[in-house]
Amino acid sequence: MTQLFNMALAKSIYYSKLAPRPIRLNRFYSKKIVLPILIVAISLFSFGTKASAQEASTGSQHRIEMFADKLIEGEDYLAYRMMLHEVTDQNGNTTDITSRYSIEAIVPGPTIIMDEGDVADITLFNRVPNPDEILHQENVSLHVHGVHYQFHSDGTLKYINLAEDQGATLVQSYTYRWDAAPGTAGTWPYHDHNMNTHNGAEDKGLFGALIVNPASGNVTISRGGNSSNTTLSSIQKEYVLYVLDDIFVGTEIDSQTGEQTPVWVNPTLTAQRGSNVRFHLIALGTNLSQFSLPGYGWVDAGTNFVISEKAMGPLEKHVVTIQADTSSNYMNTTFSGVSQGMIGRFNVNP
Ligand SMILES: [Cu+2]
Repeated sequence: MTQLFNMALAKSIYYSKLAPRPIRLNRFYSKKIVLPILIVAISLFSFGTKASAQEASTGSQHRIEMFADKLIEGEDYLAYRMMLHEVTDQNGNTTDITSRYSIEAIVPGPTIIMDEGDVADITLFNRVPNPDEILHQENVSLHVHGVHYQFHSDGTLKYINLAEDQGATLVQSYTYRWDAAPGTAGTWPYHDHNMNTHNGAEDKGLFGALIVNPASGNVTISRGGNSSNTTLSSIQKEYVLYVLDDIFVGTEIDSQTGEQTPVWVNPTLTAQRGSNVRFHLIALGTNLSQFSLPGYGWVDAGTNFVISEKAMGPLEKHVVTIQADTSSNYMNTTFSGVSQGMIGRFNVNP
């Protein structure tokens, strides 16, 4: 009974803080999305590596608080919501960057951006209001790929790790430490691994992206099929696009201000002509996808090949940095991708 009261109180406080829900959320549902996932692959590919004993941090410390939340009351979809993000640099100066994020629970979840060498402590709160789940002490987590972490930050259930449930219940938060150690630069998925099943409720919307920028501060950019090096600071826009089986769902980030805008399903992306932009594609579905952006070529990461299409299997990722030149469409050109209408505008403004 006390738990019920606490939850009701927490819920009322929490909802009273919410701004009115924007209508564009409805677009997300109007397509009757099912977010299918390859559950086995999630487990097999969940390769967040173990941190070696204790690597000295050379970068900033991030303190993050996130909620796992219902996306809309009455709907059975879930999403992560950013509550707090503070960054403390090596000189001890702390900056609160929470205002860069949407105040809503969003899909994909907040994009967490770190530099190679940074460490993040992320506390997750379970705010999925469902009386049944109180009884079951339903557990929600953050499981990340690509960066280093100790055992306790795996974000899995005792069923999998044989030791403990590593997640937040309605009465207890859980804190994870992610170490963006040297060598972990890249774009990585994070997702729930504990809710409803031992593979988590990723299929309900609990997934997001982690971008670890290289310590060098440099990226390879493609322009007219030629590649060169440029600085990270020259990038104007980041587009995080999760590639599901029947939709793209994404976030647009203004790299200069850091502001993150949820743009939802098959969004129209915008850029200024001549500006540098970066696409972060993460495949989540069960199908093979073929990402295409007609009129553009780019260097396939890790090779010297210039490509104009990229095949992606479930949970593969692909990062494309280009100079925006002409408007185009991004799309999934597989047979099922085309038949599902997986296409969106890339508008380049003069
Ligand atoms: Cu995973």
